Amino acid sequence: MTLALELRDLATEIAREAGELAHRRRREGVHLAATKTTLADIVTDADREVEALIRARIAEVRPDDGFLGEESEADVGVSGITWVVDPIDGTVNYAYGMPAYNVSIAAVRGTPDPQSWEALAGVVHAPALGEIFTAAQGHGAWSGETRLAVTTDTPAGALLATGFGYDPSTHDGDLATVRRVMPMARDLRRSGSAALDLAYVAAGRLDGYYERGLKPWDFAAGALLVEEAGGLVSRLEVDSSRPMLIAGGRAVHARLHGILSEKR
Ligand code: LIP
Repeated sequence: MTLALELRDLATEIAREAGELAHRRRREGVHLAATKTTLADIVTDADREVEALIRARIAEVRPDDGFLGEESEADVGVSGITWVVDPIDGTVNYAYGMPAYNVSIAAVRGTPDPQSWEALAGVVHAPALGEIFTAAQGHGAWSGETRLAVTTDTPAGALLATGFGYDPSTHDGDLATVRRVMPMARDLRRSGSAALDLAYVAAGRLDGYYERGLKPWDFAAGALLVEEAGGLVSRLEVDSSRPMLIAGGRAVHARLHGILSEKR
């Protein structure tokens, strides 16, 4: 078995257990643990508990790997493999009781820098939706027995998704960007979860996705899903403080890239 498949299978097993924990804690009632960059940027007790479980399960099997998670200290590791983890992506959805949240786990070779890492495995598990999306480098992207494929034709315009950061001062600029992309769109969706949006691009449920200011753990797994489903993912540093992530099939990715890379 290749390393990518081995890492995918481990990530899948852990994501299932972690997703069930998140789902159980949600049913029991969610408690706000802290706010981070703004009042809207929250972390729940469950975020921290789920990340601790993921970290412990990985360490049991691969103690020399690195770890980069949203809710705990980074660990460099010595194996050359780093796990990039969002324990609950779609945190605000989770806190409000909406089902569009997921556990996102990726394994990358090299430093956990999106500009240079080599993604080997990725899993996005949405327990409240009963869905899990998996990918191993060179082995395609899957949802159960269904192989995922991005869309290739958008005669009525592209069904796009995007998101907005927690900092209200960025919202005007992001809404201006919506105005710039709408001429190529048939409609726009805003799920509140980057990982799920990327999984839906991989599954052909969205034609494209873009968002500024995502953290590596928001997209590490979902980006591999899109690439293994035949799509393209790129990260524009037009504004280095809030890089722009773009994902889609070849034609949609090219049109989004052309629009979003224009200096404004
Ligand atoms: C979220 C992303 C979402 C973005 C939110 C936030 P979190 O991640 O999945 O796409 O719009 O601002 O970054 O905080 O739920 O892990």
